[in-house]
Amino acid sequence: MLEDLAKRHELVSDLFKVPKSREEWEQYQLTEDQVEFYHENGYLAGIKILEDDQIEALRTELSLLVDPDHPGNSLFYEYNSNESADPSRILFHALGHWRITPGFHDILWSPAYTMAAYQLLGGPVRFWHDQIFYKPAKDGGVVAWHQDYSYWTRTIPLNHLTCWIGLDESTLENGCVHYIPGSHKWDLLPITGLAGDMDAIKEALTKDQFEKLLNPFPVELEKGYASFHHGLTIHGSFENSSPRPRRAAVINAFIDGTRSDNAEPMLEGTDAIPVGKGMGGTFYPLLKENLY
Ligand SMILES: O=C(O)CCC(=O)C(=O)O
Repeated sequence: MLEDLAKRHELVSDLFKVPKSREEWEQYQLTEDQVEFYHENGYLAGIKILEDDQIEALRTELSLLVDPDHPGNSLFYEYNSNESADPSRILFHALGHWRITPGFHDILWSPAYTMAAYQLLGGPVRFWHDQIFYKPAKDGGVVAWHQDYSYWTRTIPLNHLTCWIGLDESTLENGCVHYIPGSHKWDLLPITGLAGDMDAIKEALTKDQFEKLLNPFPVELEKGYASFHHGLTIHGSFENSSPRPRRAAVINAFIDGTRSDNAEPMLEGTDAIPVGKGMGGTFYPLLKENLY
């Protein structure tokens, strides 16, 4: 078995560099307008995270990780590959790859990500978990409308942030993420499923909310660029009807001080965090403690 990179809370490769001075950090800093836009709308799009060589390295790692016989396979928290059974589902959705390959480990400390995350959360950034959403070419799978926090209520209170980073350009044709602007101000909605019926959430919405669902904002991005969203922002994505894959690396985080509300291990194969205790330890590293 491979080394579990979760034990390493620092860079393990040369792919990224952590700035050493305030000046070096400042190049990544969001403007006040961007932070305000996020708080108003529940998302912020168009933040560059990756250079081309970093994208190539991550694509190569991903091409190895999708092999069910990859030697690091037992370290995934979740691994949903669906080569045959149900063509309406996304082919590959996994959690935990930061434990397995150096690039997906080190991307958590990429300065453009940690700086933006610090500003949008309003304080120190603690890692929750990662995700890969890989839609193969001509894949019929959708990611149905949902709020991320509906899956995360075992961690409290809510101050959670998702960063979606494209390893390919994302377009309307290949199933880019769509947001419902302002939906982060709605109540927490029940889980209505991620696969299959795009509109399953409809049953939980008021008439007014449903009308807003009919006018989503599509986030089209160049490869290497990211969008950020709040834990309550409703989002989803349609099928990839293009002849190319649409691959994305997602980082989920919360503000430091977020506590466990669940006595069981939060993710498969991890240590339990007692109820009331701050999230931390091997699986939940602090990614950025101070602004500079
Ligand atoms: O990549 C997608 O299509 C869905 C992403 C998503 O649901 C998320 O980042 O929370």
